[in-house]
Amino acid sequence: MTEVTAPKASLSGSEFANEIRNKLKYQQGVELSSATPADIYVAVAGAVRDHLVDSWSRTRNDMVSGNTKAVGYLSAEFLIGKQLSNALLNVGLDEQFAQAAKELGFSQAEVLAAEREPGLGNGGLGRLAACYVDSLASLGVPAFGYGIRYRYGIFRQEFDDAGRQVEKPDYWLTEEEPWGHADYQRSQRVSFGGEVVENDGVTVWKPAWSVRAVPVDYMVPGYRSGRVNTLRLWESRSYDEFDLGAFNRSEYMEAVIPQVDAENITKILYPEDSTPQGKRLRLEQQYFFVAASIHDAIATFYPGEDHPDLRGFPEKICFQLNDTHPVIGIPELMRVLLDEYGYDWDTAWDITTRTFNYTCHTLLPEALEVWSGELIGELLPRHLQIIDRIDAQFVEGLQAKGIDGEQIDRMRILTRDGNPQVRMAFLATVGGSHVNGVAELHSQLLRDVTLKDFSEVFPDRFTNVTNGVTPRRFVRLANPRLSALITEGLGTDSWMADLEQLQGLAPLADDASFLERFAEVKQANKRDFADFAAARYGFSIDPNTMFDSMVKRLHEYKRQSLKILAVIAQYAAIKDGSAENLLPRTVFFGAKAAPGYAMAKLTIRLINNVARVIDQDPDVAGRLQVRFPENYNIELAEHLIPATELDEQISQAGKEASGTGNMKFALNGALTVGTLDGANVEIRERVGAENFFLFGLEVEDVDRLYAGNYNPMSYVQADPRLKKAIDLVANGTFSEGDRDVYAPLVSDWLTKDYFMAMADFTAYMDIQQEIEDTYRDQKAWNRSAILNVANSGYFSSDRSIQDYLDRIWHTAPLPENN
Ligand code: 26V
Repeated sequence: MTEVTAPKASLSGSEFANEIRNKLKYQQGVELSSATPADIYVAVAGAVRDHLVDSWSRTRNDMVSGNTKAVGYLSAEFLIGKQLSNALLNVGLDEQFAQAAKELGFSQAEVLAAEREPGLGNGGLGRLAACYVDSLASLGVPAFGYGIRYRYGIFRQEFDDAGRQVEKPDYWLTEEEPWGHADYQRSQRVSFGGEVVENDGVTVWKPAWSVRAVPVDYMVPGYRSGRVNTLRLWESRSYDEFDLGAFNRSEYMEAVIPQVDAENITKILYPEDSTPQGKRLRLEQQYFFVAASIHDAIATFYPGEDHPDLRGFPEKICFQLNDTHPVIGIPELMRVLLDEYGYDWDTAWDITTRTFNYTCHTLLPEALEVWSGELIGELLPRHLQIIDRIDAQFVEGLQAKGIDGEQIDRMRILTRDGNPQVRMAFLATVGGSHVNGVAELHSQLLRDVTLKDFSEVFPDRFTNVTNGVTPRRFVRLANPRLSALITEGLGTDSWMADLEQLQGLAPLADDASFLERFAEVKQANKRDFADFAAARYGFSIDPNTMFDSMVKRLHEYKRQSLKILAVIAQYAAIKDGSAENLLPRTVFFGAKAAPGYAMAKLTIRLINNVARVIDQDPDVAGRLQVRFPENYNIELAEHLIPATELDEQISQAGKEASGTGNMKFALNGALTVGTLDGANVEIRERVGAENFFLFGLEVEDVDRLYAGNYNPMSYVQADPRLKKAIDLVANGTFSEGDRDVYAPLVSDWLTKDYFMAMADFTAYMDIQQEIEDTYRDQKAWNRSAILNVANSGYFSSDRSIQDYLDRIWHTAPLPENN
């Protein structure tokens, strides 16, 4: 990492306050005496931007004129979270802001609270993209994040009186949004539909309609690196002026239809994050942002050149495909090279395969995107032709290698039956240089199961890059108390740019006074969270109970139902007097369900009603509470994670690709209770088995049970605690006597239970005993927690990015002074 220099560190708090006053007056026309916190927020954002602009231009100039290959991170989602506090920290103005706010008569908290969180992602995949652009800038690597500026992000979740999820639109642009800058001069045309014609042996795509892609740029400041990259999010606009003819005939609605259609492309983020629906609009979104980005990269790296020589393109920039969503970029780059620049097929293919790499983020086969050939043919007829040829050439190659016909059929990119399908993960594997999974276990399963045929034929193409998280946002900003303690313990704050330094804390795990300080930090964070949750949700929370959190999207494979059944079992034990010694706990859930995912939504309803019933029952007072704050998002994560003591990572082994929440919790001193899944495996290896609560089936056990007619009923009958818990759900205890409400859940548990929550229940209950015993010895618990912090430095996204740089992108930071 480059030397830590805080630009303009010489600026005083009062000088910064003056800059804010100037913004307020000259940009916004607001007088300080009547300014609201939101006015101040906009002014501060403007002032911070001014401090970033020079580094931003310098980074862009160095990128374009130097010889360092850039990275284009193509992602349909960037879940960036609020920007202000991160920008202040990274540019080195956080202390000046503290003083300036005071001088202007505002609290820092109220100014920061005025920012709306952009929800431009679903969950882990989108947040990972945001951590990666942060690390790229912090390492000083020239990079673009390329994505979509959705007008509506992920829905805002509310709960109704029955405890059901209600989705409300997230119109995040109702207030001034001071970060995004629309750069109309860098717009691109993106076309769709029409037909392909041959003109004198030249293939010409005659599209039927086009839209204008306008880039909205967000600065991505590196942490004290003096570098600022660009997150370029595209917005769709119409080219069509009003159809005046129609307008004159008073057919106003018809006149605006083309505009409305064009602008619909980037109107909304799809809230599904598992089963792709094959929807036309979604394909339009994907092609829209990828086509605009590819043209943008060419325009950026060959400025002013009419017909540049693109054979060197892969040395200018490489594109990372964040899951299959941007994979249509592979045929698009081929089309550009063939049709717009006139290269022959082999040259174009060579350039393309050297430009792209692909990251897979799932293992569930149903989550791999497949587009119908018919739809691609309608929307992108030229691309379908190109895909067809890629497939044909690929099959020829396989035949030449002597691969048998059956395996070739399994591997086809474009299936050849009556209803042809394009398999995007296969296209990505064939059209790029590397394929990586996101944790060791996941990458192994990709090779052995999901993409087995491909890894046999192209073993060198497959690799692993374990995910990471940015320590700036998720430790320094989210947990200032722990950060101060770490800095004190290590005698330096340079750990924020070199997280492996946390290892220096390991000896302090046996230092009585450090242990005590650590305990105080956690306790203060718990109190803070209780206050925050009281103010925001009206919750009463006892900060002297153990804080036990399970926060992530709601999915059956993640097994929130295992957790809630265990809670119900403990509730039942309290009621029947068999839980004398139960440790007082507050169990937190945070989870959004895809709007069309009925089982997930029913699980949300159950959790809310278990929380209600327990709250109303005086027998359990002070011993067990469930709290389910609505609308889990980055902000809530930043509050809850530092206060959590026990983190639940209990997915069925082999289903969670990595997880990144697990890393954030470990870095904030929570212990994990988890299965051997995703990055849990690596966390446990690093923090030590004795500091991790492992339970449950492993991948091989799961496979064996699938092979042998898995019968959940046998587990239910074998553990009376489980039987009792399910009975309580079935008999209406959590639905005011109505036995029908949860019938689909109960029936699934008893007859299907695809993710084997029943088989893992007993082990999960047993490990609770161990957890409670350890927790009662607070010294032992805190010692383990400190060792989790000390040994989790590996999970910095800086390390992940360094790994991509060394082994996949083959590029490096910009030289310091050019
Ligand atoms: C899939 C789809 C399908 C089509 C509709 C829109 C949409 C949006 C997102 C997704 C991606 C689902 C995959 C995903 O989010 N995977 C998560 O990636 C994390 C980062 O690598 C990883 O930590 C989680 O374990 C993994 O579930």
